[in-house]
Amino acid sequence: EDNGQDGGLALDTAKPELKRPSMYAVVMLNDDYTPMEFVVEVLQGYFAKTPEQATRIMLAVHHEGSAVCAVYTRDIAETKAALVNQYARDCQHPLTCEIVPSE
Ligand code: NFA
Repeated sequence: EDNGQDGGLALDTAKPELKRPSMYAVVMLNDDYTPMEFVVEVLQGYFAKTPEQATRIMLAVHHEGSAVCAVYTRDIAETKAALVNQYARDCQHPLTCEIVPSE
């Protein structure tokens, strides 16, 4: 918070900023066409999942309709979702991720 003594700069007289950033989940949506193996590769490549974790998330999406891949700050979540969606389009698969506020 600006205490007016330092022109808005965070000097040691200023109160520390304690507010945590808003968090967003990257949610993957099921579809009828994307190969399961492609989804597992995306989860490993974009979300650093092990093959076992990636398979579990893929099956959750397949059976439940959607599942959370990971939770990030807004900019990172938006970027991850956009990268996955573009890669899937480039590979001609309809696989889609969206972001939803989390917490
Ligand atoms: N439902 C897809 C299939 O049967 C697999 C899939 C899983 C797609 C997770 C998207 C997300 N080939």
